Order: sequence, then C-alpha cells, then structure tokens
Amino acid sequence: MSDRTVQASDVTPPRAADGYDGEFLRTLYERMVLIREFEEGVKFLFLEGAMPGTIHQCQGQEATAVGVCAALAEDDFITSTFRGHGHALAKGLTPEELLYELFGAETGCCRGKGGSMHVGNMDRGMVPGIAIVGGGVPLAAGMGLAFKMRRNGRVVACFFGDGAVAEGAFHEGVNLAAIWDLPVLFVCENNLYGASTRVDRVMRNPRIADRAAAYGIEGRTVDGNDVLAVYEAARAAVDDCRNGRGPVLLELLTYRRTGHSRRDACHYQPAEERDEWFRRDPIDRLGAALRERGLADQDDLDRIRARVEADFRAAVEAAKKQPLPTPDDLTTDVLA
Ligand SMILES: Cc1ncc(C[n+]2csc(CCOP(=O)(O)OP(=O)(O)O)c2C)c(N)n1
Ligand SMILES: [Mg+2]
Repeated sequence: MSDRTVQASDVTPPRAADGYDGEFLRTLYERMVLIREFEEGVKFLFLEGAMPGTIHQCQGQEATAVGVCAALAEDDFITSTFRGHGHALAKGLTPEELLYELFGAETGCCRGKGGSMHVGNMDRGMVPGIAIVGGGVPLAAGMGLAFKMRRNGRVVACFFGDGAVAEGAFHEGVNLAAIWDLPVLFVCENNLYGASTRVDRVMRNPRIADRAAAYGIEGRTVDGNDVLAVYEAARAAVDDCRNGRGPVLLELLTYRRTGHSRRDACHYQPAEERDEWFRRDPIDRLGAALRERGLADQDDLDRIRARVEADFRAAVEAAKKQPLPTPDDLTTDVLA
C-alpha cells in the first residue's frame, strides 16, 4: 500500500471562469447536463428491462469528456472504452443515435451491432468503444502514426481508466507513441477504482502522471471535476501534439457516482469519500461559476436541465419505434 493515496483535495486549484466567453461556458454546462440526464435516464430504462446487454455509466465524470472534447477540432478523433456514453455525447454524437444503439436498433450509431459498450461514429471522430481494458492505447498510437504520415494535422485523444495503466498494452502503445513523437493525447480518467478495487491496492505509485517520465513525455495531473481545468490542460496538450511535441499524458482525477456496471451497488466506496467527491460535482461547480459571473441564475440552470430532460424523453419514445436489424444485416459491415 502506498502512502501517496490520491485525495479529492489533491488536485490543481479551481480555475476561475473569468475571461471565458459566456456562451462557451454555457455550452460546456449544457453538455455536462446532457450527459448526466442521459445516463440517469438510461439507468432507469435499463433497470426496467427496456434495453438489452449491460451498461457502464459515467455520472460524476462529465467534466473529463466535455473538457477534453472541447479542446479538440471536429476532425480530430477520440478512442473510448466500455464507459463511452459521455465521450460520445461530448464528441458530438446525438442522444438519438446513441439511444437507438442502446436499444439495438438499426438506426443506432453502429446500426445496433455495438450496443452500450461499443458506441461510436467515425464521421464524428469517434472510434467505436473498445471494451478490452487498455485496448485503445495501441490503437490510438496506430492512428497517431497514420495522422503523422498523412500530415493531416489531426490529433487523437485516447480515453482510458486507471485500470489500464498496468496492462502491457499501455506500455507498448505509449512507448511507441513517444519514440515516434506521435500526436496522441493519452487521457487517463483516474476515478480511483478499477471495478471494485481501489487504485492504491494495485499500484505502488498511484500518481499515474508520474509514469510519463518513464517514456520521456510530458505528464500532468489535473482536477478532472473542474471542466475548465480539464479544458485548459487539454488545449495545451492538443497544441503540443499538433505541433510535433506529443504525445502527452493527462491524468484527470475524478469519481464515479454509480456502480461499475449494471447491478453493482458500489458498497466498496466509503461514505466519507463519496460525500467529499459529491461536494466536488463538476456540474454544480460550473453552475456556481455561471451564477457568480451573472451569466445565469438558478432558474436558467433549471430550465436547461428541464429542456434536456424533455428532449431525452422524446428521444426514448422515438427509440421504442426504431426498426431492429434483420437476419440480412448479420453479414453487413463486418469487414471493411
Ligand atoms: C483486459 C481486460 N481485463 C479485464 C476486463 C474486465 N474489466 C472490465 S472493466 C474493468 C475495470 C476497469 O477499470 P478502469 O480501467 O479503472 O476503468 P473504469 O471502469 O474505472 O472506468 C475490468 C477489470 C476487461 N474488459 N479487459
Ligand atoms: Mg477506474
């Protein structure tokens, strides 16, 4: 066990919202609310048995997806994991194409063949989610190599969890990206748990950004529940990647409010730890900043949430009417 256990307070100081364009801040807020409402809605649909398969949700981690994706250009790419709904919405997939996919419909973003664990849309710059822990890391290195050889100026941001960094794939992928100076932003969402296991039980040094030094690349630990801190760190890192100074490793400290997957009641997260992180909720924090700057009052924020919720309910009704794939679809889109 390490004495360097990561604490909620153990992060970069909060970023001030001064100097930011109000419209931009509201967009970040709306995106995070969209992800939260989507996930909460999906949780109940799943428990009602309305959708097949399993789900891994990201309530509490909205700022990592939204902050990183806000720093990317539309034609940059992301890779994701089994916990990809938030990444998808942050990268610009619509709630409809995502929800239809979760319902297994032919109109879903992967034509109903991916489901919750494999959401993505190449036209919007998101490789369908890779559910093998650490599996996205070598893939992102390969994409970075392609972007570099094609000189197209693109960057790939590779999202993965704290559980991925002890996988061999992480070492191989980051090392290759490092020696070839590839435009890859490695984004570790350190939510302190891999399934039910706390990070400090599986790492002697739970400071994941420290690993960057072993590859000779830049590594930074950032408050992953402060969307502006994430955005600023990601913007600088994307700029480095685009200008041949990549790759970069960002460790975003955050917290998962829900269980690992469908029926995990999360009993292993101590109550005091949950309380501490819940007080640092990314949506509440940006909401407070908007109010402080006079860019919104509580009624405005409530209206945003109500609108997002109403849109979600409409999308659910539409999802229930979507066509399912037929046996003829079984052999389509299997090989490129
Ligand atoms: C190679 C591999 N081993 C084990 C699993 C089973 N598994 C799925 S998610 C998970 C935990 C991942 O934790 P982390 O990387 O921290 O991501 P988080 O769930 O916290 O987002 C495990 C062990 C898997 N999918 N792939
Ligand atoms: Mg984790």
